[in-house]
Amino acid sequence: APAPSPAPHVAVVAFPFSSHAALLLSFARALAAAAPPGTTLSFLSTASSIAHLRKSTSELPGNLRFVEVPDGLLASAGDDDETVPMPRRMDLFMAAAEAGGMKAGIDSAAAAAGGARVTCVVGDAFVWPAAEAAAAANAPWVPVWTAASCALLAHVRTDALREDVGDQAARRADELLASHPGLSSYRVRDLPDGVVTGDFTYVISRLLHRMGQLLPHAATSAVALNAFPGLDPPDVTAALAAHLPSAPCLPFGPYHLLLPTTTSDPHGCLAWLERHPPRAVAYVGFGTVATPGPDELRELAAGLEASNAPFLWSLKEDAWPLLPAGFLARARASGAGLVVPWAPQVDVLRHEAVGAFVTHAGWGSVAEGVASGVPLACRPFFGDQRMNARAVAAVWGFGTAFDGPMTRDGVVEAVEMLLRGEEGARMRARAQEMQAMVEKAFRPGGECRKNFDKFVEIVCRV
Ligand code: U2F
Repeated sequence: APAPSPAPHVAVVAFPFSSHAALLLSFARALAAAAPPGTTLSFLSTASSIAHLRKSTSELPGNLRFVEVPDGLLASAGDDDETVPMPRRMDLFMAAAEAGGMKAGIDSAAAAAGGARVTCVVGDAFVWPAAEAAAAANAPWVPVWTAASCALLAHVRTDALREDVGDQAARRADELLASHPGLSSYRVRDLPDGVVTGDFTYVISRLLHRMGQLLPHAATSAVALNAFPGLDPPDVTAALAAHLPSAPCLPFGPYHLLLPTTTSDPHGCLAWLERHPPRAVAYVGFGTVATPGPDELRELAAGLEASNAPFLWSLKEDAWPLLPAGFLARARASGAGLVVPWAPQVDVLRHEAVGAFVTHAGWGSVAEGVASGVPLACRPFFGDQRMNARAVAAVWGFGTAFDGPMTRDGVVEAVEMLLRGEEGARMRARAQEMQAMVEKAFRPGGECRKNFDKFVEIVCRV
C-alpha cells in the first residue's frame, strides 16, 4: 500500500516590517481557520517582529505557531535592534534571508513541528528568497501580494519600463504609459518609486525589482492578490495573467475581511464618532510609516479647522508639538476635532459618522476605505502610494488626489467637496457601489470566498 501522505505543513513567511507583518499574521490566521484538520501552520518572522506582534495580538489558534528567522543583526558589530535605522534593518534581513536565513527558518519550522516537513511556503511576495528556500525544501512557493495589482504589474514590468523611459522620466512625467498593457491609465510619474525614478539601490527598490524579475519564472502554484474580483480593470487582470503564466492570480482581498477581527479603542474614537451625525466627519490618517513634514502638518491642521468639519486624526504623538499653537486645545475645547496617536481604523471607517478619508493611499487604507464605502482624498508620499492615488482618482473615481503637498485651501476644498459637494456625492456613490461588490464577494459562496477556498486547497495540497 502507498505510504500515507503527510499532513500539510504550511509555512507563512512575513516581511517583518511596517504593517506588512501584522497583515500577514491576519492572513495566516484566516488560513489556520480554513485549513483541513491536521494541518500545521508556522508563521516565520524575526524575533523582534514576533515580540511586537505578540503584544498586539490575541492567543494564536492551536494549529498556528511562531517560528523565528534570522534578522541579520550582528551583535558583534554592535547592531542593536532599537538603534539600527529601518532601511539597514531591512537590508540585513533580506541579505540574511538570501544567505540561508529562509532555509534555516523552514528547517526550524519542521523541527518545531516534530519533524513534519514543510509542504508549502506561503509568503509576503517582498521576501523573494523564500522562493529558493521553498524549492530547496521541495515545496511550492505561493506569494501573497499585499498592495494593489497595478503596482505588482509595474514591478513585473520594471525592466520593460526602464528600457522605455530611460532617463527621460522627468521630461515624460505626464505621459501616459500607453504602450504598456494594463498600465495605460497611469502616467510615468505615477509609477512606484524605484521603477523608473528614485534610488534604485534603496533596499525596497532592489527587492521589488528582484521579485518582479523572479515571479514570472518561479515555480508558484498560485499568487494571492489583495483585491476583489471586479476591482481591477480587465486589462490589468489580463496583463498580470500574461506575465505570470505558471500560476493563477487569485483575488480574494481586502484580506482583512477574511476573518472577523477584534480591535481595541483605547482613545475613545468610536465613542467620539457616536456624537456626530452620519457622514459628517473627516477621518485623517497616513498609515504606519508616512508623516507629513512640519509645514504641511500646519497647513493640514489649518485646513481642517477652516473646513468647519468635525475631524478625527490619527497622528503619531511625536508630531503633535509641530501642530499650530493652540490647535489641540481648541479642538478639545470645542469638540470639533479629536487627535489620537492610533485609531481602530477599520472600525472608524465603518462608522456611519465618517464621510471622508484623508489618506496617504497606502494600499491597506485604500482597501479599507472602499470596503466601507468612504470616498478618499489622497496625499501620496512614497512607494506605491502615487499609483494608488491615481487609480482612486482616475480609474475607480471614488476619490480625489492632491497634486503635491497639502495646502490649507486644498484641504478645505477636498473636505468640503467630499462631505458636501456634488462631485463628492458622485465619488461616495462610486465608493458605495464598490462596497456592495466587496460585501457580495465575501458572502458565503461569493467570489472572494470561492477564490480563498481554492487558495486553501492549493496550499494544503500534499
Ligand atoms: C505600507 O503601508 P502603511 O502601513 O503605511 O499603510 P497601509 O497599507 O494603509 O496600512 C496601514 C494599516 O494600519 C492600520 C490601518 C491599515 O490596516 O487600518 N492603522 C490603524 O488601524 N490605525 C491607525 O491609526 C493607523 C493605521 C506602505 F507604506 C504602503 O505604501 C503600501 O501600500 C502598503 C502595502 O504594501 O504598505
